[in-house]
Amino acid sequence: MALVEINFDGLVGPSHNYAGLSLGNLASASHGGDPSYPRAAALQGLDKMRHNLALGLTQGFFCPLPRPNLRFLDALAINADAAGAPLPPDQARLRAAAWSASAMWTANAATVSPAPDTADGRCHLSAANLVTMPHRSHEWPDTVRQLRLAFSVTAHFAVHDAVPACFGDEGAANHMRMALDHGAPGLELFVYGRPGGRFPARQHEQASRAIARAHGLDPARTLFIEQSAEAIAAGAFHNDVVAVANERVLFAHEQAFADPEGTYGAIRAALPGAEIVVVPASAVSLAEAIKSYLFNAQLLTLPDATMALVIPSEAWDRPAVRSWLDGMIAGNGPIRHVLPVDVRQSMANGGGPACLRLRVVADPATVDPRFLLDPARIDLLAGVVARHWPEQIDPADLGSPALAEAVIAARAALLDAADLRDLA
Ligand code: SUG
Repeated sequence: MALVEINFDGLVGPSHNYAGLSLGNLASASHGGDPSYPRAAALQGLDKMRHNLALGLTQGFFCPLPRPNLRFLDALAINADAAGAPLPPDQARLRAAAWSASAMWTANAATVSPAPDTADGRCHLSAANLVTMPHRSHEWPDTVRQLRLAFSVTAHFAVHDAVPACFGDEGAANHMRMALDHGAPGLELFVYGRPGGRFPARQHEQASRAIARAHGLDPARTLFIEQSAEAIAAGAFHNDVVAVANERVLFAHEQAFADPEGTYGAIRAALPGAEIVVVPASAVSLAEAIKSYLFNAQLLTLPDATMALVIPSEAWDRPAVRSWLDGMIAGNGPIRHVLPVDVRQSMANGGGPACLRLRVVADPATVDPRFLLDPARIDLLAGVVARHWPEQIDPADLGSPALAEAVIAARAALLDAADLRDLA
């Protein structure tokens, strides 16, 4: 079978909560302390998966990671037995970190280089170390375990551990791939930030370069691009908040890159046929782009070869964005459809449709089928969520032994139902 793009969405975990843990992520900061609705959040995510499946696309999923992460609490000498007791604020924050369901944003799980791009003709995946944010820094050992299960056939896949923690890496959120079609050799674009601004630059250039070497990429088809400092300062904590690419199309905000013209020129030189759709700040300001999450969209090639932009409904509801999108559709650019989806629970923590998925170009027959979805399997997962996911969590509940028990039991029920007990 030909290589296709498979979107692996993270199923929102049963401990989904708003603890305000991500400095530089404006949504996370502004919702910190709010009650969360894990069941609704996971069902919204499953509806998005169902929606994309109904478009005729190949859809997969990843399971939530074990939470609370007792290993992490133990390593920080925070007594998990006293988990329900009041803690000083710094320790309470670390306890919240151990409970975070942030692995739902699988765009940060790994960087993926499909087989046509790599020296050994295998699809390479490097787990992201996510070291900049304590609550995400402990994801990767469990992520790599799950990746090694889903992509276990070593004739087709190579799964790498995260790069050393001296260089922050946030995975596919700072990586884009362009190609004339998914199965053709691609141009891989690694976007990094320079530290020194008011918010952390989470992606280090050296992490990106190490991954490109590990994946055996051809330097002539690899670009390292600096993200604009003003985008990071405005709240674009990942490149995928201001840019998204699919096949020959790059859709980006005018202020996404430090050197926009140089970046576009380098892309056109390396990939003749590239089409670059730039949204000017005069139509959608950087602040509006970040607030609306217009660019945190899934740019997808549909079975009829047209392209669709799956955006968060928040973006559709904002007049400046709507009017720009209406103009784009009325013109004859490469993006022909705009499809809003409701992922509001994830959005309130800074995670739009693009954050919730990891793209892997591969032959689905080479992937462990337990990670692939059809409507019946989505219904199965939705049933488990409806029965076991907590309805509501207040940040003050984090640490409660009864909630811990419920969250652990919910994940165990999922692994049972999905026949994925290997991840227990
Ligand atoms: O890393 N939010 C995530 C959002 C990740 C979005 N992913 C992409 N852009 N690809 C983050 O900042 C919030 C957690 C909290 O505040 O409780 C959080 O981790």
